[in-house]
Amino acid sequence: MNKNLAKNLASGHSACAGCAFPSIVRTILGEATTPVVISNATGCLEVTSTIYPYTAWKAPYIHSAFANAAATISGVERAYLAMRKKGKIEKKIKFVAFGGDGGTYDIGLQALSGALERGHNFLYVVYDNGGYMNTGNQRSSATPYGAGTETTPIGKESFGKIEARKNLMEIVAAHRISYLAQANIAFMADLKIKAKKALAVDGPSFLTVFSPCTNNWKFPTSQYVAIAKLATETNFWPLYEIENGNYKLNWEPKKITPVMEFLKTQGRFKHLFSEKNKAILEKIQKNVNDEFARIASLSEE
Ligand SMILES: Cc1ncc(C[n+]2csc(CCOP(=O)(O)OP(=O)(O)O)c2C)c(N)n1
Ligand code: SF4
Ligand SMILES: [Mg+2]
Repeated sequence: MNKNLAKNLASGHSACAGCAFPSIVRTILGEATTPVVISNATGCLEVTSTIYPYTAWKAPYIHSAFANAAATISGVERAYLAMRKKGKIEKKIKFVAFGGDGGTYDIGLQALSGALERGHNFLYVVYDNGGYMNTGNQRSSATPYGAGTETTPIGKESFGKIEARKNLMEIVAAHRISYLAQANIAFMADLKIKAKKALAVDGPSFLTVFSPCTNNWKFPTSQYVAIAKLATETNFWPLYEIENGNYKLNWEPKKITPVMEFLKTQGRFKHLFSEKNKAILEKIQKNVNDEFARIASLSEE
């Protein structure tokens, strides 16, 4: 790890104690071997790191709107190429965009797709906390089936979100970029390897990283790593990568833990443990099993 680059995000930001994304950002940027320029969509990461007149960023950083972190970084990368051509800049720079799941799966998807298709030299990182956390926990298309949020409230008639998560890895894979991966801060060695590979690509690359939210998932601040670990141990969040079209599962549990062990650690799933929601729990387990089997079989091909 390059300690100086890891320090691109300084302490003194105002993310909640027990929030995962500061460690995610530092771990990924710590693997950079060149200076970085960062764009960041509106969301918790941006809001907590850039409270005027302060900033926690020690690298060049642009706050873009909620929708366009990928479009912003595309423009910066093209300006850099033009400056290089004119001999105004010589050093190698890597361009990195960070977005939340709302800013990526939902409103920023078009900007991301365009930037991937145009082939800019950038790494896009989505820290996925499964909802619009900065605005108070509304659902996004990354919110898991059955989760309670402000816009998928729990009640007599409702068990939370009724739709399954969007499969963003498959959408990004369809752009045929050379490297994309799903990672987890609780598996730091794996995250570092993936960050290194993604940053080394001369073109677009993509990482989606599991990012527990103590505030809206409703768990104690000391638990984010333990909960992140359970997400992968239960196959809820498999670790895998797609390199030049080849799928590879990076970690497989020796003994599979039922998904309810992960769900029961968080208040957003508490209602699922009532008798009337038994079928919902069974459906979640089936979805997890099916998706893991799909990735495993693609990895064997
Ligand atoms: C066009 C637009 N609509 C809505 C908002 C309000 N808004 C700011 S951040 C945010 C949610 C961000 O969610 P996500 O990208 O998942 O990041 P998180 O807050 O969870 O880190 C919303 C809805 C906005 N800034 N711009
Ligand atoms: S609300 Fe959630 S995502 Fe936002 S800073 Fe707090 S813990 Fe992190
Ligand atoms: Mg979010």
